[in-house]
Amino acid sequence: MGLARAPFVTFEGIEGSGKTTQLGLLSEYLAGQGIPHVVTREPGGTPVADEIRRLLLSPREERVFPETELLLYEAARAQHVRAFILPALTSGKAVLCDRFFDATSAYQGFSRGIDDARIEEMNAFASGGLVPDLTFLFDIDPEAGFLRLPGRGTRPDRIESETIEFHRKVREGYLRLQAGHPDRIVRIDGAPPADEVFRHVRGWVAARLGW
Ligand code: Z5A
Repeated sequence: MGLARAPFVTFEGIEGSGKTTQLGLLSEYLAGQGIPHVVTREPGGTPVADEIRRLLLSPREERVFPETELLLYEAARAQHVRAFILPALTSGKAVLCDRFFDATSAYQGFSRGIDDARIEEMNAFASGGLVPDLTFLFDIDPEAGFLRLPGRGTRPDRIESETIEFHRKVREGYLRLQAGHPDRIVRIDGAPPADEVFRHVRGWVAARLGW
C-alpha cells in the first residue's frame, strides 16, 4: 500500500443498511488476525464531538436549519479527526469509522440541498484533507432498511413514508458519490444476510489493504 500511516476505512449507507453490523464483524476479524485498530463513529468519537452528537440527534422543538446542521456535523468532524483519528492512524492503528464526510455529502448536500461545492470545501476543511483509503457503501432499498430497525415490523405509515422519501434521496446521493469516486467507494449489496455481506467486505479488505 505504501501508506505513511495505518489505513482509514469508512462505512456508509442509509439507516438499516447494516453498516454498523459490518463494521463490528470487520473489527472482530481484525482482532482475530492481531491487526491493531480502533473503531469509532460520526458524529462523535471524542467527548466534545459526542456532545455535538447529542445536540444534533436529540429531538427538539426549535427547527434546526440545514446550514446549522452542516456546521455542527463539520465541527464534530474537525474535533474527531484531530483528537482521535489522526493520532490513531499515525501510531499505527487502523481506524474503522461508522460514517464520515460522505454522509455529509449525501444528507446535508444531496438530500437537504446545500450545494456540492460548499459541502466539498467544508468537508475538506473539517477533515484537514484526510480522505479514507477505502469506503464501503452498503446499499439497500429504504423500505427494507426501515423494516430492520427496532420496533418496526410492518409497512411504514404516511409520516414514516415521508422519512422513506428522504432516505430514497440519501440513497441516490450515495450512489452518485460512488459513481464519482469508484476507486475509493465500494458499493456492496446490503440486502443479503450479514455473513454473506461480510464475505464481500473481507474480499475487498484482502484485495485493497492486504488484511
Ligand atoms: N449524519 C448526517 O446527516 N451527516 C453527517 O455528516 C453524519 C451523520 C456523519 C446518525 O447516524 C445520523 O446522523 C444519521 C445520519 C446523520 N441519521 N440518519 N438516518 P448513525 O450512523 O449513528 O445512525 P443510523 O444511520 O441510524 O445507523 P444505524 O442505526 O447504526 O443503522 P445501520 O448501521 O445501517 O444498521 P445496523 O445497526 O448494522 O443494523 C440495523 C438492524 O438491522 C440491526 O437490528 C441489525 O441486527 C440488522 N441487520 C444488519 N445487517 C443485516 C442483514 N444483512 N440482514 C438482516 N438484518 C440485518
